[in-house]
Order: sequence, then C-alpha cells, then structure tokens
Amino acid sequence: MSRTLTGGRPDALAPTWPAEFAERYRAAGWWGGETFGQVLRDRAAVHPGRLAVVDPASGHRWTYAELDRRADRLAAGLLARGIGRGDRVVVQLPNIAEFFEVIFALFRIGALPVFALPAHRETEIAYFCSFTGAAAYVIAAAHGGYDYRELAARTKADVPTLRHVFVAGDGDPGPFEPLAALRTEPAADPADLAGPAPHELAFLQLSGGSTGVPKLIPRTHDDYIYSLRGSNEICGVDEESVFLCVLPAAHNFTLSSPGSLGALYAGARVVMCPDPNPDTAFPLIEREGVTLTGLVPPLALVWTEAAPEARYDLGSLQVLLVGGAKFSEEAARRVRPALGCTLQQVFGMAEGLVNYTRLDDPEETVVTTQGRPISPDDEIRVVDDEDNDLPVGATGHLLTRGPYTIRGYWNAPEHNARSFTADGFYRTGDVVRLTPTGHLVVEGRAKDQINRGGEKIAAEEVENHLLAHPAVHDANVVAEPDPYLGERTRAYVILRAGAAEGERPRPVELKKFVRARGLAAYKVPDRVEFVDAFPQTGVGKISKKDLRADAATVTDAATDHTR
Ligand code: OOB
Repeated sequence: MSRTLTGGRPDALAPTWPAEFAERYRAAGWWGGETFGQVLRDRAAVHPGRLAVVDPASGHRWTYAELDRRADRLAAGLLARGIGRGDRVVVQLPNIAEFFEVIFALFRIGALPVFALPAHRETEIAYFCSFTGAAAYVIAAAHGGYDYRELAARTKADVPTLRHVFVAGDGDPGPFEPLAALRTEPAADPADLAGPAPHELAFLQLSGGSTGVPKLIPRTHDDYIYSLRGSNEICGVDEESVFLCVLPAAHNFTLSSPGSLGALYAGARVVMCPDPNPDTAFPLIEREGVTLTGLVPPLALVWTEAAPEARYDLGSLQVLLVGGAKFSEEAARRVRPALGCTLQQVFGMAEGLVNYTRLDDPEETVVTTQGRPISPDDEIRVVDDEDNDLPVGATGHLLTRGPYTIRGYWNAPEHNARSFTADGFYRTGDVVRLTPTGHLVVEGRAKDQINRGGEKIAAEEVENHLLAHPAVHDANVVAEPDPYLGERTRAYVILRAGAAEGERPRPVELKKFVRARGLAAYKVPDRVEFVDAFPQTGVGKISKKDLRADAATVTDAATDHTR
C-alpha cells in the first residue's frame, strides 16, 4: 500500500542527489542557483514589452511585464486562500495562456503544481489529488466537449484535503471560484513571494509508468532550469524564437525540450495551439512567425502529409522536434522536403535524461538515431540483464544518472528500490544501443508499457481495471504494432468459467466498462480478444513475450475496433 502525504514538507519525500554530486553539478555551472519565479521577474525587468504568451483562442497577447504582474496577483490570491509553500496543486488545463499564469504564481509562492493532462479522468485525478494531499485543483470549465466542473465536483467530494477548485478562462465556473476572483487581491507582501530555494522542488511531473498507478517525479528549480538552458543551446532557442505549443502544455516534452519554459527562459514567445491539426497549426505558424515546435511521430506524419497541399507559408519554421516515441527513419527523411525545416529527434523522459540530434549532425545521424544527451555530466550505461556493462554498439538496457535526472520518485520507496540502482542510476526500461559517435538508437523497451503514439500506458493499470469486471477471470495487456501510432493496446482476456452465454460481455462492453471506471480514453484497450488460456514460460509464468508476438502477427479482422 502506498503512503499518502497528509502533512509535512514535500521535499522530504523526494530522494535527492548525494552532496558530492550536488557540489559537482554546482561547481560545473550546471545548477545555476535560479528559480522560476525569479527568472520571470528578471525577464520582465529586462524586456517588459516583449510578447511572452499568445493565445489565439482567447485573444490574449501577454507581454513579459503582463505575465509577471498576473503571476504576482494570482500568487496573492492563492496566499489569501491559505495556499502556500509546499502545498500541492493539481493543474489540469488545456493549451491556454492561463496555464503559465497559474504555474508561475505557484512557483512564486513555492506551491507545487502537479501536472495532469487534459485527457485524465476521475481515476487519475482522484489519485493525484489524494496521493499528493492536494489543497487545490485548477481546471478550465469545459474543453474538447468535456465538462471539467463535473469531474472536479466528484473529485472534491472524494478527496478531503482538496479545499479549492479554481476555474481558468472565460467559461462559467459553476460552483467553483474563477481565477479572476483570485486576481482581485491587493498585491502580496514581497516577503511572502520570496519563494523556494533553487535546490527545492518546483513541481511534480507524471511518469508514463509501468505500474498499477502513475508515479510522481519530483523536479527541482536547479535541475529543470539546467535542462532548459542546455536544450535552448542545442536547439538554437534565443529571444527571437517563437515556440508553438502543440502537444499538451503540461507534458515534459512540451514544457522543457526546449518547450515553452525553454522559450520563456530565453525571453522568446510562446504561441498556444488549441489543437494539433494542421488546419489550426499552419495558419498560426504563418501569422505568428513560428520558428520551432515539438510533435510526437504520428502528428509529424500528419503534418508532413498536409504541408505540400497547405495554403499557408510555413517558411518561418526552422526546427521541428520529434520525440516521445520512435520516429521511423523513413518518416524522418520526409520532414525536410515536406516542411522545409531541420528535424531534431528527441528521446527524453520526464524522469530527466533528454537526448537530441544536433542541428549540425549529418542527415544520416538525424534520421537514424535518437540523439545524444544534453550534458557532459549525463552518465549513460548500456547493460545486460545482470547489470553488466556492454561494449559500444551492443544492445541492452539503458541506465542513466546526471544533473537533471531524478534519484527517486516522490513518496515511493518500494518503487525506487526497483527503478534505481544502489548507486543512483535510473533504470529507464528502454533498450538501446550506442553508436561510435555517442548517439543513442532506441531498439525497444523492457518495461511493461504500451507507447501509443507517445502516450504511455502501463499494462498493469489497464489490467487491474479489466479484472474489476465480474465476468473477467484474468487479463493481460500488450502492445500490438500500428502503422500510424507505432503501437496500440490489445487486451487478452479469459472470462470466468461460470459465465453463461448471455452473461459473456462483448469486447465493446469491456471497453465501455473500463471507460466508465473513469480512465483516460487513451488507456482504453484498442482491441479486446478472448482466449481460453495464456501462453506460459518454462517456469509457468505468463509469457507476455508470446502474447506480444501473437499481437504482432495475428490481426483478427473480426475483433471489435470501436473505442
Ligand atoms: C517523453 O517523456 P515520457 O516520460 O512521457 O516518456 C519517456 C519514454 C522513454 O523512456 C521512452 O520509452 C519513450 O518515452 N520515448 C522514446 C522517444 N522519446 C521518448 N522512444 C523512442 N524514441 C524516442 N524519440 O516522452 C519525452 C520527454 C521529454 C522529451 C521528449 C519526450
């Protein structure tokens, strides 16, 4: 049973770097002693009139001075409601300007955003709120046809620590408080805004995970800001850059590789893209002079197909970052001819390590590798099943340690014993090989996870929900290849022997059942297949390897595809 935080300092629940490593990272200049609250203050002082955030849906065009002022006023409103240093606040917002107002207000008072995705539903949100003992939850009234006020009402009824729900944007806040009401407080006492120290936690990010519930990733100001500085340098981000925020703003890729926070760190401009379709994104690229953006492989394919037909001038786009899942060589080769920009592959993880192909890498390296680490102090090991180091070129498990890779998940000592080596290397679960130039090639994955076009699904989490169905005896979820998404989910299910013909659910009913349990739609299995038994290994364990092989070869047209 996982422990739930009820009080005390959240930093105490985050494993941290041993003193000698912290000293080394500071001495090397990686950890620069900055905090997010201060960075925004500094940029607003240096160029108050430059545009920081553009939100086409609301028409907001906030300068650095305006974003800074808004963050201050919101911070005052939060403090007045008793939210302060160390409090956890679940933030679930679409790509709207207020996302930055909220997170910088929280950074400034030392409260910790917990970054939920718009796709998350009751199961995930209730878990994030209760596991972190969140004091507040920030939503938009409705988005993408979904009413977050209803989700918030149910969550608030279930989670005793949750004192506040705040509603961003112009929508009707229902029974909750609109952000606008928080902004009416008189300015906070600057002493209250002194904020956290650079080595303290900035936020909790979500892990894609391979376990029953997502794990939380504690990132500090020092380590995260270092990853931004490093990313900006590698991706050529400077104050003239314009970053288009296409994927969900809260995802680590969109936030920091180099992402919107990299852009704001550089004093550049962030343009919010309300949805990722070329019909929405392309006109924004033309109008706002977008210079770089980041996409998952399936979207990169859609954009490269749409670009030659597009009526919009995409000439400002210099760099397209593609990551989150393996980008095929063939698709990678199409990027420059179609979009006229440089491709950078990104192989990163919310736990830390981020690899990029470099702007001056030869084309072959860009299309055939997933890049090399940001930092000279990123330690990379490629090992066999017994943790023995393998020679360069051999394929094995990727372990990593470094100045922006966590030393453990938040409040999860049991997981940490498994996910980290005794000397602090993170077991990424990725199977890779190193090229002689030090670039990494992702060859596969050893973790029990499905990577559905960049969206990560822990098999165990979905299996647990299937097992809750009264007619289900056992369930195993694996990846099956998909030409567009790379992978999608297939559930193999054994029904209870006693289930009479009329009581046997159809695949579509099991999917509905999982969805009705309040799980994000992307986790609902794409296919459900009924079997009498699971293949076994020599010692009688269920062989996921054989199930994966079956899913890769047997594509039964009769299987139900409705989601
Ligand atoms: C990014 O972060 P997460 O935390 O959602 O997922 C991390 C995992 C990696 O361990 C790997 O399994 C997979 O996603 N992955 C890739 C990949 N990029 C990520 N697999 C193959 N090729 C790639 N290029 O997904 C993330 C975080 C920061 C930047 C970019 C992606």
